[in-house]
Amino acid sequence: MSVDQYFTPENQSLVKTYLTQEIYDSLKGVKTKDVGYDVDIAIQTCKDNQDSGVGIYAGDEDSYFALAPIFDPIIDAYHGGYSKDAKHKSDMDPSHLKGSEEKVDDFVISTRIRVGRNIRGYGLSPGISREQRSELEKLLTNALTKLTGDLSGKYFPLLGMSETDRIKLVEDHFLFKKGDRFLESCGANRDWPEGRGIFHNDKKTFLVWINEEDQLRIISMQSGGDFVEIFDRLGRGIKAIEASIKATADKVYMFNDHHGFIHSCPTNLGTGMRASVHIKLPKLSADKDKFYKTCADLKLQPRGVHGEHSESKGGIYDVSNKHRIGYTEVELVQTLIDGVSKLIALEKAL
Ligand code: ADP
Ligand code: DAR
Ligand code: MG
Repeated sequence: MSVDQYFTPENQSLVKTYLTQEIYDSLKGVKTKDVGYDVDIAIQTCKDNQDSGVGIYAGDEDSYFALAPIFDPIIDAYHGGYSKDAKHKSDMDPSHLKGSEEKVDDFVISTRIRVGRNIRGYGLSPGISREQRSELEKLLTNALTKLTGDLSGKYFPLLGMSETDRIKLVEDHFLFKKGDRFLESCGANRDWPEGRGIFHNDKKTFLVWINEEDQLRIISMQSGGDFVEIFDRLGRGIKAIEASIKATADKVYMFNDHHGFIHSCPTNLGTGMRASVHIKLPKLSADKDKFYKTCADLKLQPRGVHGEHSESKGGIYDVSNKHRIGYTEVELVQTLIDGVSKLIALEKAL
């Protein structure tokens, strides 16, 4: 079968760029050992969405090994260079962060730093079974009940949540929406909303998404631009959840020293960390193409105010680090801090 048949001439995804006929043929008949995933299932999202930027998801931890011939070049290209023998590195020490050279509070409305995590022994969102997803929801929510101090909170399953409550949480940027068409195609939305929900503390500054695009999204967020406080809370939360999952269920995060923390999308491998600000840049963003180019030069990615594939509002953008692997968590947050400082200086100069 010719691989070219799957892509239109307008398709500019990394899958189209790197899935040569030779690689496609070499993967014929290859099934992953956890959920029996294969290359055709992995790129279904790209076949259905010719405007994909990446175009592939993993169904389980083994996907990154069994389907390495297509995942490796995509990981290298997306993260700005990450060779097959590169090793993941980590630094979650908030004291290593240097502050912004510009005063951020006049421009930064809010800051959010998140990581994804998945539990070894379960499929990733595209490949997980209905039974596994429900079992995981019970396991994770039990572990979350053990959190203490400013990390303690309550779990709210989507199943049974009132539409009023759900819409308010989404509009206030705390809760996820149902997966987009890219996630629909890869199977991440199956049985929605069963097994999905949100855990958060009273102040909604520490939140955990269960079974969205990844099994866990661990989030620290608040108004303003106190990067150190937000980063510190996130680090404590990641550690506390890991310890509780180990103690209550004897489970660990999916991790290896090359891919770092395993995620369903290769764009989230390594740290899984996206540090973002909602920032007001009405003058700088007036020329959208120039603004996007400026962000790209700063290794930043602009998004709309309601997340991926959403629109900006009144010159407010969600700006975050693009890369997730090949850098430590401190380096990625520092990239955002330094980039925000530069964007503010450019906005003030107009
Ligand atoms: P992720 O990379 O975490 O999946 P998405 O773009 O899918 O990000 O959606 C993240 C959600 O978090 C959206 O509802 C978005 O509005 C919200 N969000 C992201 N960054 C911020 C921020 N700095 N302040 C407030 N809300 C944010
Ligand atoms: N939209 C898909 C995935 C890009 C990264 N975003 C994620 N993982 N939410 C694409 O291929 O463009
Ligand atoms: Mg998302």
